[in-house]
Parts: sequence; C-alpha cells; structure tokens
Amino acid sequence: MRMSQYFLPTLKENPAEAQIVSHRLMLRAGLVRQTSAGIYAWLPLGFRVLKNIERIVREEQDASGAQEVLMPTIQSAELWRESGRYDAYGPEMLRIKDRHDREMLYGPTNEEMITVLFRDGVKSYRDLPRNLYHIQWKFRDEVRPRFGVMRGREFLMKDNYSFDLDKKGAIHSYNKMFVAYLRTFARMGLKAIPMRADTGPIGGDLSHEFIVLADTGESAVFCHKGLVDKDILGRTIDYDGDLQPIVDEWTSLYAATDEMHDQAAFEGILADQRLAARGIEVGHIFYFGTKYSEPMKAVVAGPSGEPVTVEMGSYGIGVSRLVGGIIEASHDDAGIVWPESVAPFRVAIVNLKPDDGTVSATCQKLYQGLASMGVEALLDDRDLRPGAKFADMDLVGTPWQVIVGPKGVAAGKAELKNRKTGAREEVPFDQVVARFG
Ligand code: 5CA
Repeated sequence: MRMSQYFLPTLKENPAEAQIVSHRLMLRAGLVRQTSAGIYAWLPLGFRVLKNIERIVREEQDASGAQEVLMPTIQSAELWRESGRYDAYGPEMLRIKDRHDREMLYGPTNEEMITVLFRDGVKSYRDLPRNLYHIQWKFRDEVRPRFGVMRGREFLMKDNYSFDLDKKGAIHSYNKMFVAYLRTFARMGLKAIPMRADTGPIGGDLSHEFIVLADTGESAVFCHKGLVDKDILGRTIDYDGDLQPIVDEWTSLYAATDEMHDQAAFEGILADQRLAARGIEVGHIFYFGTKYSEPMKAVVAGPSGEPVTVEMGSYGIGVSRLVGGIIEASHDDAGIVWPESVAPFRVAIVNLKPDDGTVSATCQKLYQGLASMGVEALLDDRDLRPGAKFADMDLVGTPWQVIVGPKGVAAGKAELKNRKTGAREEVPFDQVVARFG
C-alpha cells in the first residue's frame, strides 16, 4: 500500500478525550474514529488489525472442532421472553420496535438464539456434542462507555456455545475452550491469565475470565506469579484427548478476579509469589448447565429414548477490545509496537527522497519483491521530511522498517529497523526481501 494514496489520518497531538494510552494511540495512528458515544468506525489500518485478530480467533476455534455460523444482530423480544431474560437484562439492552410495533432488540449476546437453532435442529443424543461459534457485532448500552474500543457500546465479539449430553461432556467442551483461549491469546503475543470469575448476567457456576495484566485495566485481579510465564504454544494439543491435566496446570495456581477473590487463600501463597494487579478481560468462558436449555426446552432423546435436557456452556472473546488490549500491552513513548501476528503490515518501506528517481525505483523493487512473496508492505512515498516519516512509522508501529535513502542507494544497502528493540542493521538490497520469507 502506498501511503500517498492511503486513508491514514494520523494526529500529531494527543486527543483530549482519550484517557488511556491505547485509546490515544488508536486515534493518533488513524485506526478508528468515534461516530457516537462508544461506537466506532474502523479505518483501513485499524480494520486490518481487527481482521488479523479475527483470523487467529477463527483458526483456533476451527482447530478445536467448533463450527462457524453467523447469527443476525437483530433479535426478537419473544426469544428472550422464553428464557426469562428479556426483563431481567435491564437498560443495557437496546430495545427497538419495527414498523409493525413488534419488539426487537440489538443482540448483546446469543444464548437464546443459538438454543432455539439447536433445539430445532438436533433431536438425538447421537447428534451431540456440538459447538457453534460466530463473530458478530454486539450492542450493550453501557452506562459508561469509555477507554475507546475497550468498553464500547457496539463491539465485535466471538461467541460460541457448546451442547453436550451430560456434565462430563460439558466440562470437556469447557476445557477445549480453555485451552483454545490460551493458544489464541498467546498467538497474539499476549499473556492472558485464566482467573476464577463471577458469572454475572450469563449465569452458571463455573467461569473463567482471561485477563491481560495492564495498569489501566478495569478489573482488580489476584494471582500466583507462576502463571505469568507459563507457555502453551510449545505443546501439541489433542482436542479429542484428555485436556484436564493442562487445565489443572493453570487452575491449580491461585488466580481470581475481585468478585471471586479469597484473601485468606491468596495470603497462603509465599510472599514473593503474590501478584495483586489490574487487568483487561479479553475473554470469558461459562459452564451453565441447563440454565437456558431447561426453560427453552432444548431436549434430545437419550440412549434409551428418555428425554435429556442438554448441558450448555458459552464462551466469549472481545475481538474489538483486543485491539486496545494488545496496544496497552505493547507500546512505547513513540507509539504502537505491533506483535507480528496482528500487525496491519509487517514491513514499512520508508522512502527518504521520493523525488529521487533511483531511490524511488529501489523502493518500488523492494515493494514488489515483498509482494511476490505474499508480504504486503506499507510504502511511505509521501513528500515529507524524513523526521515526520520516522515519527509516523513509529506511531503506526509496523514491526519492521526498511529505510531507503540516497546514501544507502549509493552503497547498495537499506537500513532495517526493528520497531520493538530499535536495533538497526544495514542489509544489501538483494537480501532484504529474503529476510521476510
Ligand atoms: N455470552 C457470554 C459468552 S459468549 C458473554 O457475553 N460473555 S461476556 O459478557 O463476558 O462478554 C465476552 C467478552 O466480550 C468479554 O470478555 C469482553 O472481552 C468483551 N466485551 C464485553 N463487553 C464489552 C464492551 N462493552 N466493549 C468491548 N468488549 C466487550
């Protein structure tokens, strides 16, 4: 992408309305713009990040055996009367009337809708287990939308729902998601710690929040330090095998959100291993048994023909919140430092002298060389001072910068800068492209 043609409205000054660093940087780097309180438009650069996050979420859901569907954003009030949540949900629900005066709502979550889809489609225990997910916009009329996309009113969520014949099966489904979430967040370069959590309006008796530690996080959390550096990506996961040992490894160390915190248990941890911190909730999983299947009559015929009310769980990931969460976890004074897996572009080519034909031709060659390997670069071909370009590149946060100017062209070399470490290296032009293979 040529920056001279790209819609990338960066801001030099810190916007007054942004209180936390991720919100400031998302506005300054031209990722999003607020269109109403807690509602955001995603601009090209931000949308690329959102799609990268979505892709990782999708790949890990698919690997776990969950199947993707797409349910609508608008739901009928009737559906929610069946579960008894229509009145209980309160003012966070955006209630709408259609032209026939029928009561509708903009979905804050989809337990009811999926339960009906399941109920109408599955009749026998032979059709279990099932696990369905979708990635769809939600609306919650939050009292205090704030911190940009972190607590929005409209936000993108991955939510899925598991259906099992019995509790044992349901716990296995829960464990699958537990492990899939560990992998999902680790692939985004995040340290997300599963913590015992309150179930709130979703209900149930087993629940974990996945928390990224950050000073600006909304939740107070307490955990054993040993959880911070545990690794999941180095292991091969067999989703059909017994996942309990992996789950136990994480859950045997103390970790709880404020609502579930047990001060005495926490104090039982050796002093130097105690961590009281703040965090951002990027995912939340629930096992709630028959809370929805019972009132909504999601029943299948069991092995001897007897009716069995299915056991359910639901699992959420804040896809749009993650964009802010990743920035909170990965930035410096100059701007965003994207982990490679979610970066809008892995590489930016900085043309220091666009009016110099040889420099521009060299940049173009590098750009095409990268494209031929499937690496789309951001090419800064704007007619600006080098200082302004460097500042923008650091702000936008591509993991690598390939800097090309007249001196480098004369020497046959580009300067390669690593955004995270700041390390710079001279690389002969004919070797640059191979570095990103
Ligand atoms: N039905 C369940 C699981 S699918 C559910 O809705 N869970 S939730 O309420 O915990 O939301 C799931 C995730 O969505 C949260 O962990 C959080 O990351 C994200 N989320 C929730 N509310 C907001 C919000 N107002 N803005 C941005 N993200 C949000």
